[in-house]
Amino acid sequence: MGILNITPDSFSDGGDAMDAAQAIEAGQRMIGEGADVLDIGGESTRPGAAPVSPEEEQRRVLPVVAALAGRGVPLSVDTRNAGTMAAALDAGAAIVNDVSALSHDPMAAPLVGRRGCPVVLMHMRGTPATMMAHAAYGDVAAEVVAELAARIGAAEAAGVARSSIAVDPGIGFAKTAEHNIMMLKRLPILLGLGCRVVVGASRKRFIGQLSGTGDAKQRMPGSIAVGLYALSRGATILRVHDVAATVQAVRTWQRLAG
Ligand code: HH2
Repeated sequence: MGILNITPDSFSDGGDAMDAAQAIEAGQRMIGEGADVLDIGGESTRPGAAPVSPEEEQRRVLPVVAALAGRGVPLSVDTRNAGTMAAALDAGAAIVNDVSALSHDPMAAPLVGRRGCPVVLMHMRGTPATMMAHAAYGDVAAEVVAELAARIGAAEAAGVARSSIAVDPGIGFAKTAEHNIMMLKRLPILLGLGCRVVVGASRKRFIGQLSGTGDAKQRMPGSIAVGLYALSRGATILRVHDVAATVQAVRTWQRLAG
């Protein structure tokens, strides 16, 4: 899953693809590099990020979704807002990716239930502005599983089929570096939820902390190391910035490990 952020303030690529034409070009490049899905977002969710209005989010995302729809890969829309989900699905997106696991907007779960589209439920506590104050766990992996199970239950109650749900442990969301490491080591317990597992570690701060790499754009090698580790622990979808390098690493690893 290639990341396409149309934001001025994303933590690692903010501003890189701000203009719709540049974003469309970047999306086409990722398709050529072997991305299986493009994840298009218009709101940064980095720690402490300010929220963006749904109108501004749609202004950023919709032209890019419309231009990249029908180019051979499904598009997901990375949003917490039901209005943006609906508009993006109408414009050609096929998947909803919600960092709040459909909890931010009360209209989101019924919308996804009605549309019958696949959805990624990511684990977080609080909001991007407050989440790091909630990074306290007795057993991070067990608590993440329990909280995701509750979100799966809420989605199912709104008409979403379990077979349409993927789960994501939310690397860096209400989690310290130690929590991220423990979560990845114990990733297999997520598989018991009966959903595909998505992992998004690309260029995140904990890779900088593990490797001593301050500049987020220099964290591709560490991101690939985490991605291959996550695949070995049961993940099947990696959300990444560096598509070509990740595809090469995954193809090579799959021949050896498969
Ligand atoms: N991480 C980010 C955003 N959306 N969605 C899923 N499913 N999993 C993730 O780990 C995830 C996500 C944050 O990363 P990024 O989009 O690169 O930055 P920003 O939120 O600053 O735009």
